[in-house]
Amino acid sequence: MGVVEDVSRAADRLSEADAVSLISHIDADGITSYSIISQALTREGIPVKPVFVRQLEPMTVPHIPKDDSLKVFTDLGSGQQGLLEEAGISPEQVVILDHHVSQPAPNGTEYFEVNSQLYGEEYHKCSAAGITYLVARRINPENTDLSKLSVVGNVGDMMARETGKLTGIAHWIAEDAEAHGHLKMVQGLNCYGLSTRALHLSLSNCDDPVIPGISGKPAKAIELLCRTGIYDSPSDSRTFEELSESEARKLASTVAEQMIANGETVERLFAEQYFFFDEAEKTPLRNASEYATMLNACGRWAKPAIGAAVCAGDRGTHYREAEHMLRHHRSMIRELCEYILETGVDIKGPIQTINIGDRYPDTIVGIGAGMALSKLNTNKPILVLCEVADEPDFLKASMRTYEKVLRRGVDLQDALCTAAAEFGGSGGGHNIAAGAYIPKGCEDDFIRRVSELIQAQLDTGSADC
Ligand SMILES: [Mn+2]
Repeated sequence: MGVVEDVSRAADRLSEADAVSLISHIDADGITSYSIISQALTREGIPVKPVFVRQLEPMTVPHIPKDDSLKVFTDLGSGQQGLLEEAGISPEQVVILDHHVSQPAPNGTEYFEVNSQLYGEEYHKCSAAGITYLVARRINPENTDLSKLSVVGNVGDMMARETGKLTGIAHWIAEDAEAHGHLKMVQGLNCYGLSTRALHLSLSNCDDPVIPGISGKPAKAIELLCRTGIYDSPSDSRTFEELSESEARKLASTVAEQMIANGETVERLFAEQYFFFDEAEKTPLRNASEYATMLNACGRWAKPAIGAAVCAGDRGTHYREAEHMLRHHRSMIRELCEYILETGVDIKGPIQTINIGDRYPDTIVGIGAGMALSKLNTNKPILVLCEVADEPDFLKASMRTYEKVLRRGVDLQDALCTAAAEFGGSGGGHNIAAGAYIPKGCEDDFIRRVSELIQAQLDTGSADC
């Protein structure tokens, strides 16, 4: 079926339900997807029960309520249809709104899914928060205020990373949000913290792209900003958002010149940024990427409902708790990244790996891996192993890589799923970022196998050129 038919079928099934159990993932995309559907249904007078899971897997399946409610899966479900079948959940009770690789149930049970991977190129870079927004808008055209959350979810799932802006239907949603006065698109620097961090910190923390002479050197960033007159004094601490248009232009051209003078291209230096000027100044809610980090922090520290409360408009108690989670989250990730860099990784053929044991919670290991990779050899995907809280018999493997490595034929999701299945585990994710659970004891063989599979992908990839 086409996307229009699927979206309206989902909207009809949701609005006809007497009660909904909403099973969602705990990252920014999952929390915003939850919030979009939950708010749309609440407005229709339909009760919603939240069930947040960090992954849908055999140990979390029992969390799905065994009642008459319609089970709506957001940001997960497509890849776990076999588990739903095994648990005896009937297709009449299920609607899946997802963007992960779809895997049909082995015994042929057909679950209804709206999945952005099924509708062609325009939909490929659209996360679950995009799909859920289309459904919410179909339920009631007045739900356009939820577009803002959709942009947060898409940005949180890195849908804008490769091209420096959202594309296809995800960009249409951002335009929809702008047309209804919920956001403003600004061409800005491809840096983080544009609403909350002093400009010299945004610049010196930038690692994609690396700005020669500035990245990792806050004092040099201050010098540059003073020299161009953007900072009045070295103690200035204005944010990017506080610059006037002419100051922003001057900054852009100065940094671009610096890149070109060092033989770098400037294509990744700029990115479309999504600001929410209806939120309080100098808070992480002012732009999509900082908002997404706050939600990720809530989810990773087992408080997705706090993030959902913020999405639903809480700016009091829950918001303050979310701020606290964000600070904690940042310092733990920084520590984890330092731990990986100080301990060092093992090179295993085309990949690099480290086992961090139980030092850090498995929920932040993927993010820490990504951050550490930016300071390691970015041509080799990183695989980080860690223990899983409450699951003493399993290890979690998180892999991250860069777009340039994908272009050489690498697909982390494919390699991890294949290898994990061979050792009695399971994997999932995307080509650029993926994870797997494997039984303890097989980790050395597992790493060898992943390395082999990635090498085979590279061999095939180069043969295709
Ligand atoms: Mn997602």
